[in-house]
Amino acid sequence: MIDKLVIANRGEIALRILRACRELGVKTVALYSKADREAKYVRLADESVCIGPHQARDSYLNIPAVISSAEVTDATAIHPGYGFLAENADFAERVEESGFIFVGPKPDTIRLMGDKVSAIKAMKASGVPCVPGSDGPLDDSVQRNRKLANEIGYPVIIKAAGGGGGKGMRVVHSEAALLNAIAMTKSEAKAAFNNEMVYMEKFLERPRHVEIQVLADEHGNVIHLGDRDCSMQRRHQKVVEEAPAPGITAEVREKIGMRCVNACQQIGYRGAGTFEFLYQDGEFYFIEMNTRVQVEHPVTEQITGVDIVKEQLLIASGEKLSLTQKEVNISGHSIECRINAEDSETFIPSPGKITLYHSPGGLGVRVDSHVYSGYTISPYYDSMIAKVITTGKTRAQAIARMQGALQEMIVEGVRTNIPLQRRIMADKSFAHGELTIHYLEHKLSKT
Ligand code: MV4
Repeated sequence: MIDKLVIANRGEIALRILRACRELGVKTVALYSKADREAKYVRLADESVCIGPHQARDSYLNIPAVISSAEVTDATAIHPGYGFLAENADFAERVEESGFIFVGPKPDTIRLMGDKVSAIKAMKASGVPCVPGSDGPLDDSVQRNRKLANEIGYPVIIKAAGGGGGKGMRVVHSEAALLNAIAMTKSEAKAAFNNEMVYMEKFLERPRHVEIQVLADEHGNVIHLGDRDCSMQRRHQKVVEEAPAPGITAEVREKIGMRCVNACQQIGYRGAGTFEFLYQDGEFYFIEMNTRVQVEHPVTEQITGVDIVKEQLLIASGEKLSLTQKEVNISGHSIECRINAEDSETFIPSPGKITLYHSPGGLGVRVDSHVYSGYTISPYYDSMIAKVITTGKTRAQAIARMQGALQEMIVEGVRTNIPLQRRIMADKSFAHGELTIHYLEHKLSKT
């Protein structure tokens, strides 16, 4: 097992990783910026290293500083969490070249998935269903691009190979708009990602966002932990996630899950990973793969009993997964509400001091959070301050428990989106489930 781990992140996920280490007897090194001196995870870690000023670029994104901190503390491994350096292939490579274990996939796998064109190509070749599309980058031939769009059928979407998570895409409704859309997406992609490669897909108009969690060790063992529905989003920021995805039968789950497992085996995947799909009219369409632990991993942990971060550490230590696919039992239902320090109506961030904090509790209630009464939320990082996760035998019970938890929760001193989350949990359509990625924005536009 890893002897000492550098946690190259902050906030709730730093605390989450620290807790897994404590259970496994792994020593911890917390990294922090000057803005995070007071953070709880810094005090709880065995050792801590200040890696720079408050700006992320000079601290949590500073590769030499992160690697030096592993050197000076004589650590064995580095866990990147999510965001920051988690999907930076060059970082993973430099971690390994410096003689440390990177808790994640091989650098080449991160690179493969970071380029959406190569990711889709690899998945398609491995039998994962993809969106009908260009099967590669678009070239400069006007004729070929027009023909391709006609074959796919309008509307189509032009996406940047270097994009993902909603950056660098354009929907095209007719041939008249096609060439300009390609040119615009290309020039934006060149400016934003220094990669002007773009590709074309059929635009799905009312999909859900359903993703599959996988775990793969270095001995060829791969399992899936079922699906999550993350359709409740605003401007590509997830607001509520749940597992399992409503309306997906056990048979369908098993079938798409095994496609993902087989793909992992074929590409030699290692670590925790998420296959992102659009789901529409009973069909799955792969769009992207995430090569990190995700914010919403707890809902999967709740319905499978599998500690995903602990499995990441076992895998990184060269050990086998602690369970086989047969031992994965999905039971009950779990929902996560992201609690952000932001105005519930304008979504404007609300940093500042939390003067009073009361965390909800009770059966089936889990709160992953790094904050406490007296904690000051920095304006320099994202505004998520807690994840409230409720679990029940049924979806209705998980919702009822979430309603209770959100009533109990008190955060004073800053504005939060708790009022919005209460509205969502009281929404009749949400209670029914199976909503598309457009539902929340449509609901918000009406009020
Ligand atoms: C799409 C799509 C419809 N059709 N691709 C947005 C983020 C990136 N991960 C992919 N995205 C989309 N790709 C096709 N062919 C609609 C979206 C999309 C979306 C996807 C998942 C979650 C939220 C979304 C919000 C708007 C658009």
